[in-house]
Amino acid sequence: MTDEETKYDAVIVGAGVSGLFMFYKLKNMGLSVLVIEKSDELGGTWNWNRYPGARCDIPSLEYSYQFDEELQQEWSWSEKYSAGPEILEYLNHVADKFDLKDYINFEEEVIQAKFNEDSCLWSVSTNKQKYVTKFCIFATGCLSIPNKPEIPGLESFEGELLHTATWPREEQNFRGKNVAIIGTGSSSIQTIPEIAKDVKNLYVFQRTPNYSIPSNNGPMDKDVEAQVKGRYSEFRKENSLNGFGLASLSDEALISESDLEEVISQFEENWNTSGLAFFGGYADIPVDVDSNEVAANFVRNKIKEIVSDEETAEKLCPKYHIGGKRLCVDTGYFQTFNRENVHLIDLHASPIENVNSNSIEADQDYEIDILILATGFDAMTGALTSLDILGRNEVNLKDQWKEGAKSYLGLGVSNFPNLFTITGPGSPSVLSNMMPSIEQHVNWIADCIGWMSENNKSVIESTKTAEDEWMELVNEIADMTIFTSTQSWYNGSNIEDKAKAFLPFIGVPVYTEKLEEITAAEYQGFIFDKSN
Ligand code: N01
Repeated sequence: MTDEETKYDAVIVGAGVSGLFMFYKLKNMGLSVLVIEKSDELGGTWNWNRYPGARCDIPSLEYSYQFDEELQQEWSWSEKYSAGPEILEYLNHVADKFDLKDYINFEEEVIQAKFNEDSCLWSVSTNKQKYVTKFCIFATGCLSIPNKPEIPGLESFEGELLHTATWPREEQNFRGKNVAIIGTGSSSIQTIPEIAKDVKNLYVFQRTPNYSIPSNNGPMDKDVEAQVKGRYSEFRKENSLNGFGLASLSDEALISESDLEEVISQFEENWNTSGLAFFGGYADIPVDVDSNEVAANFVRNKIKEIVSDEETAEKLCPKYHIGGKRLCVDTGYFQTFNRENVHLIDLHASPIENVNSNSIEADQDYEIDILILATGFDAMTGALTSLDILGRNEVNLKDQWKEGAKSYLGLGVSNFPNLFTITGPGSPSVLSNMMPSIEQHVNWIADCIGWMSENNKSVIESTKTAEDEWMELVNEIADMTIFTSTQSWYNGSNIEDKAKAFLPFIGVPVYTEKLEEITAAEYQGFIFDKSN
């Protein structure tokens, strides 16, 4: 077999939520499609992040596919917020139901994708072989490349070293062990209460505290489920009109125009019912710093009420605007710090001096058996810039994005013809319910490929002007909010040497409107069949 014998209409990289649905769509259009997946299992995020406590913080009645009515009706979630294993079970059910598994090349890793300007085809090289394809679709996720920061002495640690984003399949035994965890983002906040139950000591190394809202999780309320299932399409439609694409709280009321006592009483109710949607409790929390401070202060007071040790409570209180870093949702996180075996180490006061073979040196030497890195991801761009993706004139995507990622609609990049990204930079993605945002992009890509075929177009590419203007809009909108006020993975601040640029598009309905307008204008901002 020669290197380039296997030719496809489309190669999809990744078999997570987006790759699976993309494959389903293109397969049903009669295209020849290959899915390449690095792991030996499908599921993306839910396959890799198997740490104890991993759970979706969007209600599962919303964090689920809507493309097939029978699927929506037949599947029942056991809890309001599903745990990782149940979501994996669901994704496997989807793959089985629609006969997707047999067409996925598992345990194969894409290393390079290169556009050939003469043939207008992509060559995709993996660790196993090379494929040729017309369309190259990256379904590689927004949070898939783990951030492994330089920590002095880490390589000399002889105990067990784990990362929440590459958690082993085998159950880990924490009983009676001394465990350290570095990082206090969503992953850590979910896993700490679980791990704390078993360990001898849990040392939490915190650089920046996070705001977290109780999930108020519980068994699925069958009445709510029946009610949603009775009007699923309307329910989804309503959610798509919310700024973050979520149901429930999206109150138009403003804190700045409300009575403060009433606001606090409303917050009490939201705290006890809402989870992530707490942020939408008043419309001005994301945009008005004074109103934001009222919400932030409410959460700080809650932390102080819950955590009995005053000094620990103070260290757990974030000082930045609420929502500046991704809001967390927890099950008993702050309560965990009332356990005698859980210790908080503030890295601002006592930075890590060194990791030794069996200890971490900070304000004192902490002897440990297990070290967990909960240090997050190279978000939004990492999965693309960690590969060699070579477009026109062999320009490498990682070089083109050196000064900051630019994409048109989060779907296409200039110089990279016939390449699509699902929920790429410049789209609502991580600032929305990922499931419907993924479905929106997959549907758009499939429709676009169909339209190209009907209109005898072979090559699509976004223009640099469209891309520049789009990213200006992304930043213009972001600058009207508190999202740009804090160092976070939204703007690349968590990765050394990464260009600082705010990447998600804020506002699902505005994004949808623009996407529809552009599409109706025969894909304005894209060019077709450009001659070389
Ligand atoms: O990662 P993070 P995550 N020394 O980047 C710290 C999604 N998610 O995996 O803030 C010491 O939020 C870092 O400190 P700082 C969700 O969108 C969803 O927890 O940079 N500490 C921070 O505390 C989420 O936002 C679910 O100062 C270091 C932590 O590590 C996103 O994934 C569940 C450090 C990283 O927090 C990422 O969450 C879980 C260093 N050198 C996650 N480097 C759902 O429920 C970094 N840190 C769907």
